[in-house]
Amino acid sequence: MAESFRSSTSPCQTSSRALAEAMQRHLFFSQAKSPSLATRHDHYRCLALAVRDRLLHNWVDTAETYTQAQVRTAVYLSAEYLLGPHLDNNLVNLGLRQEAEQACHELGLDLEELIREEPEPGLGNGGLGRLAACFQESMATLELPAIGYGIRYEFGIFRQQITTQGQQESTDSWLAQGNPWEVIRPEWSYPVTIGNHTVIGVAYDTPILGYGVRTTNTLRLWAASAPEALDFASFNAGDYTKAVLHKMQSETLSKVLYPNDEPEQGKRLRLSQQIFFVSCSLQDMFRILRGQGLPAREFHRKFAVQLNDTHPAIAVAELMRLLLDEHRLDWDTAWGVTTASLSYTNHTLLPEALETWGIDLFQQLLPRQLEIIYEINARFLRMARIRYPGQPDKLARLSLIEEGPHRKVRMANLAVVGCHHTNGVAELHSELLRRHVLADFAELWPDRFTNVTNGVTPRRWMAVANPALANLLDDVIGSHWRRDLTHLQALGKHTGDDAFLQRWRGVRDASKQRLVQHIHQTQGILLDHSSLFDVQVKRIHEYKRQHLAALHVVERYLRLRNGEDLPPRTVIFGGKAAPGYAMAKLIIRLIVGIAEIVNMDPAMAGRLRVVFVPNFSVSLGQLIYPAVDLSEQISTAGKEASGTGNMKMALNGALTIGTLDGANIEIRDQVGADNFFLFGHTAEQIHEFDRMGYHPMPWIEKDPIVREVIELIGSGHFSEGDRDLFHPLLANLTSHDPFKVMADIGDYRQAQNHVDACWQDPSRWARMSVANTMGCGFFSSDRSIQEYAERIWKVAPVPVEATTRSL
Ligand code: NBY
Repeated sequence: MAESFRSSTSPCQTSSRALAEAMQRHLFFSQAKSPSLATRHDHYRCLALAVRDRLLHNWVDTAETYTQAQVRTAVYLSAEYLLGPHLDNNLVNLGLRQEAEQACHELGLDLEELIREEPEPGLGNGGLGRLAACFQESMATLELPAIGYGIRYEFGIFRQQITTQGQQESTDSWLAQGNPWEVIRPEWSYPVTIGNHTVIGVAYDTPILGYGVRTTNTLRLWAASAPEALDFASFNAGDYTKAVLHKMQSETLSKVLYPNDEPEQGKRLRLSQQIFFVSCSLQDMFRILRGQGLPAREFHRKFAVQLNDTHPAIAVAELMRLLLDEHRLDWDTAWGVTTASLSYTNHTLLPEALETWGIDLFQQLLPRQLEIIYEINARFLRMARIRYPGQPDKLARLSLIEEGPHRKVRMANLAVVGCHHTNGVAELHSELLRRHVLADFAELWPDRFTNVTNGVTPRRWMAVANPALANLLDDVIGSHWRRDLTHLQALGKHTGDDAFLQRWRGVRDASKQRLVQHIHQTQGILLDHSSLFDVQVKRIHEYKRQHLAALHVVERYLRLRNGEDLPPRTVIFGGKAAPGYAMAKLIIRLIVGIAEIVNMDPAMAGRLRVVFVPNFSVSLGQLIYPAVDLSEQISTAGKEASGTGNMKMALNGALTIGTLDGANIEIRDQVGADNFFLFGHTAEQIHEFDRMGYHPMPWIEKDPIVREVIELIGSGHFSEGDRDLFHPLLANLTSHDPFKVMADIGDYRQAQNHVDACWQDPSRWARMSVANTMGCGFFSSDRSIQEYAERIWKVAPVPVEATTRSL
C-alpha cells in the first residue's frame, strides 16, 4: 500500500520504536513532565506532537513546491469547517496507524483512549461545514494546489445536553487545553476596517494531509485581535478599563460560531465575521501573488476561488474594492478579474434561508463595499433592461437590492452576478435552482449554471470510522478503494458468496455492538444489537421531518401494545436544534418524551427502544454511521439540497428509507431501486400542493391510525399528563403542515412495513446491504473535487517533490 510515499521517510523513522521514543521525548521537552505525573491528555498530546513531527517535511515541501512552480491554486472560502478530530485521520493518511498502535502498546497506553482525548474542532453547523472539511482532504489526496480559508472560532458549535426538558446548550471551549495541530503565523496578519473600527486578522495554519501522497495543504483560519493591545489615549487619560475594552470588542469577532436558523439576533456580528475573514483571505492572496512577482491584474490566473454558499459572497465587492482602491485598476479590468476568479456553490432552496442584509447595517459597517455593490447593480440592470425591455417585475427580481420599506442586499444575487459559475449540490437541487429560485438568472446566463453532486471522503468515513469493514474490503477487493472508490463495484462478484456474506454480517454486528457499548456507558441504556437499528442523525429541522419518524414510532408503540408482532427495532435520533428555533426544540422534547414512556414499558421490552444520542458530532458520526441498518432520509421532497449523511450511511452498508429528495435520488439510481425503500410525494407534487393550496385535514380524516397517534400525544401521554406541551406542534401539523407530513405518513408506513418484511430475511438484508456499499463509489468527495477542478476551477494536480532534507 502506498509504497511511493512511504519510501520518502526512512523505515527507522516510521517504526513504532522511534514513535514511542518521540512520545517519551515530548513528554519531557514539550509537556515538561515525568511519567508519574502524566495524564492521559499529556500522552495524547505527546502522540499528536510526534505525529506532527512526521508530517512537517511533507507540509513544508508542499508549500515549497507550490511556490517554486507558481502553480494555479484552488481557494476555498468557507465560514465553516466541521473538521472532526485530527489524530486518527492523520495516522491513517500517513500510513502510521499500526505503528502508533504498537508504540502505545510498548508504552502501556491504549491508542483508542488517546484518540478519544482529542476535543473536536466543531467549527461548523452541519452538512455545509462538514462538506468543506471533506473537500479539503480530497483536494490534498488528489494533489491539487489548494488553500482553505475560514475563521478560527474560539467557541465552536454549542454543546448539547439532553434532559427530560429537551435540549440544553453550553459553550464548546475546544481550545481550553491547547491545540497541537495549529501553527500561528503572526507575520501574516491583515487589517480589516469595519465601520469606524479596524481589527487585525492573524493566521493560524492547520495541515491537511492527503492520503498516500506527500501533498499536505493548508487550512488557514483567521483569529481577530485588536490593532494595539491598549488604546493609549484612554490609557494615558487614566481610563484603563476603557483602554482594554476596545481590545475585547475586536476579539469578539472570532469568538463564536453562530448556530444557523438563529433569527435576527447577532446579525451585525455575523456580517462583521464575513467581511473579516473574506478580506483577510483576499489580502493574503495578493501577498502570495506579489511574492511570485505577478501583478494584481493576473489574480484570476493564479487563483480559482470557490464561495461556500453566500457567507463569503461579500468577496465580490471586497475583491473589487482591493483591485480598484489598493491596486488602482480601472472598473472594467477589475470586474473582468473578479468574475474570472470567483465561483459560487448554493446549498439551499429554502427561500427564508437566502441571506440578505439590511441596507442600514451595510451602510454603517461597509460603506465603500455598498457603494461598489450599487455600481455593480447599476451596470448589471442597464444590461438587463436592454435584454428585457418593458419587464420591470423581472428587473426587480434580478436586482441585487430588494426594494420596499426596508431595503436589503441580496447576497445570492450578488454571488451569481459576480461569479463565472453557480452550482447546486445534487442533480435535483441544481435543476430546481434553475427552474425556481434562480430561474431569472438561469434564463439570462444558462451556461453559468451547473451541478456538482456532493461526496464524502472514504478515508474518514470508511477507513477511520469502520476499520473492520476496511479490512474486509482489503481482503476481498484489494486496497485501491481508498484512492478510487469506484473499485467498490468489484464487490459485485461476491454477493452470491455465503462465506463473504457471513463476514459482512459479522462486521456490521461488531459495529453495532461498539455503539451499544458506548450508549450503555454514556446513557445507561442497554440496547439489543440484534435488533434493527433505525437511525436519523442530522440537524433538527421541520423540513427534515424528525417528527414524521417520531409519529411513526408512536404508531409502532400502539401496534405492539395491541399485540401485533413486529420485528425488534431500536430507533436512534441525534442532532442539534438551533437554540432560537422553538419548533425544532419541541420536536426533540417529543422524542425524549416518547423514549421515556417506551423504554420503561415492560410490554416494549425486546421489541422497541428509542434513544436520543446527545451532542451529535463528527466523532459520534464515526461511531454511529457504521452501525446503521436503516438510514432515515425523509425530508419533504424539494427541500434538502443534497444531504451527505445519506451517503455516509449507504457507503457503510445501511439501507435507506427515503423520499425523492436531494442526493437520495442519485443514491437510489446507483444502488438500485430494489435496495432502497422509497416513499412520499415528489418535489413536483409538493410544488403543486403549494400552488393549489394544501390542507392536512383530508389526509388525517382518511387515516385512523394517525388520528390515534395525534390524540395520544395530545392527551399528555408523553408529557406527564401535560396536554399543552405539544400543542404548538400538533396544531401546526393539523392546520397548516407546511412540510406535508400528513400527506406522506401513509406511504411512509407502507415503506416501513416493507422494511420489516425484508429484515425478517437476514440473508436478503445482507445482500441488499452489500449492494448499497457497492453502489456508492460515485459518492466520494474525490469525484466531486475532480469535477470542480476540471469543469470550474481549471486547476491541475501538482505532485509534491521532497525538497527539504531529513533532520
Ligand atoms: O449543506 C446543507 C444542506 O442542507 C444539505 O442538504 C447539503 O448536503 C449540505 C452540503 O451541501 N446546508 C447547511 O448545512 N447549511 C448550514 O449549515 C448553514 C450554516 C449557516 C447558515 C445557514 C446554513 N447561516 O445562515 O449562517
